[in-house]
Amino acid sequence: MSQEVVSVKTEPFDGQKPGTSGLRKNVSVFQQKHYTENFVQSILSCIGPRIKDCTLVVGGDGRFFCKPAAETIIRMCAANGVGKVIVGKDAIFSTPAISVVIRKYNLVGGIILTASHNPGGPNADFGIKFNTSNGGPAPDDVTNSIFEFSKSISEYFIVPGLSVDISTVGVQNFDVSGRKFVVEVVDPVTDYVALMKELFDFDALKDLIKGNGEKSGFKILIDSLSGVTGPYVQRIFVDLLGASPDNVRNVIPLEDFGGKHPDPNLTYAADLVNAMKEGDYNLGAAFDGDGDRNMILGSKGFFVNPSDSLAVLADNLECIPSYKNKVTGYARSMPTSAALDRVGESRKIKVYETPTGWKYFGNLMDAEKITICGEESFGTGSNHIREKDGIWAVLAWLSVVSSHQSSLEDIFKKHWEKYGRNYFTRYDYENCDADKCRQMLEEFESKVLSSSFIGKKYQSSSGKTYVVKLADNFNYADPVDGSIASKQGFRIIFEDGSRYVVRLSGTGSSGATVRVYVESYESSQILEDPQVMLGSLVNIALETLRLREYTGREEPTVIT
Ligand code: G16
Repeated sequence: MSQEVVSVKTEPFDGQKPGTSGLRKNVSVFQQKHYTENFVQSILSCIGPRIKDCTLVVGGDGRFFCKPAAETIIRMCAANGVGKVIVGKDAIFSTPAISVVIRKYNLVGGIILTASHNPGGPNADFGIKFNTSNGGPAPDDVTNSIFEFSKSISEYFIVPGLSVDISTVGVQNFDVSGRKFVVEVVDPVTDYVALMKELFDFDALKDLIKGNGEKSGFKILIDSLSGVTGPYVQRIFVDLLGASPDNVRNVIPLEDFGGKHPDPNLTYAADLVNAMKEGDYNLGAAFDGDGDRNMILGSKGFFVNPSDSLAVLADNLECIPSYKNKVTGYARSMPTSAALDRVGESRKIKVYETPTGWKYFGNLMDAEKITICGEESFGTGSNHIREKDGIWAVLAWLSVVSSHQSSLEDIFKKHWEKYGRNYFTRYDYENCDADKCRQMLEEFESKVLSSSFIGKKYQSSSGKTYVVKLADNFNYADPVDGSIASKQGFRIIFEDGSRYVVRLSGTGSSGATVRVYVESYESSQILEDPQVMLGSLVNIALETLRLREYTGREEPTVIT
């Protein structure tokens, strides 16, 4: 029976501007009549003529509202001329796996249903993100057009009667106004696992984990935080690499992530941190809701700072057979510490510095300028896809460990001995009053961007003097297409290379989140707690910002 396309009259909603990575709002916002449909129509319309008979992939991190949103998107794809939608069973797909599928099958793009590390559930957050044909998050020009479209939308198209079953793997054929429309429900894990098997030596990793002859196994503890990575972790680490089912936790995706933040950091993944401290595990890892972020821990909870993780992986890429002799360049986001730069300098490999947001790595990877990249926000990845990839990071770390046959802590000590150490910390002040934060940054801007600020001296409690060398609001010119991203965060850089960076997060769903990133470099091996090393600089940053006065917060919500 042929299904009819219906045009539904609508009016624009304010604020459908995608942030750092898609549109993220409270579920109740997306549940408003026409709200989700408006945004989806804006995405589909911005695909332009290529939409006709194209294939798109749809899926998300399993949070509340993913299933109804996926069904709506399928009905709207059918009405907008899409030929086929590939959808994960039960609308499940990790963000990295969507990127794999787009690239493997040369798709026009994909729609990802996630609010990433933000909490889920009926009273928490939801999100929709569009990825383009390279498999990566839509760049600024695309998200700007989506936003512009959303501001003047007057109708959207849907096939309301299309009854699709996303709970069973298989192909469903439909006739939409005499045109063929196909929905293929797939196992979301298969293509991703196939790519990981191409990239990594699974036999070597299995030997490492299971132990070999006299060597005892390398004990891992993986926590999916009830996010989307559960089925991937189960297949890769338990079924294929032989880890015990006891070594993986929270591997069933839950719509509300068990009521917790699916955010792999020291605060929200505290259960993993404590288990690592108490147990005899060699490596711990956690991922965020949609599986693109990772946190890595060594024995007894040794914390691997994401900036350091990137630097050490970059320095050891030859431990992964598929990357040997194939490294073209490195990249890091601006707030990420300069530990990677030291590796690049020593290996004579160019390091690109981009604004916060994985989308800025896409052009560099497409132009084969970089092989590995990462961010301080627990994102690590390579040119195998165009998203950061949590499970990839763990497999990469296991490959490094397997090749060095030493603990993570020892690998880091050797790295710092050779390169010195970039101490780094990030303070997050979540959900602050947005107007107050704007005022704070206006005052800060007029203070630090005035010429008299250069040369200003600060005294640390230990007697060290910091002299301001440069202060700016970071601008980026994409070396591939020349596009400009301006005002990407204030950088205050001191004469000894120490610095702090201040910006507002682009991923929160309410209020404003202030991020303060602080870094200093020590050339000799000092194994001090970063909080002790950076305490004075943190205070200098907070006092210059007048953060406590403006936000009323004495303490940050999260310290990394
Ligand atoms: C997203 C982006 C990342 C960015 C992070 C934090 O990650 O993909 O590139 O570093 O947000 O952004 P912000 O500091 O603006 O909150 P995810 O994992 O949330 O998609």
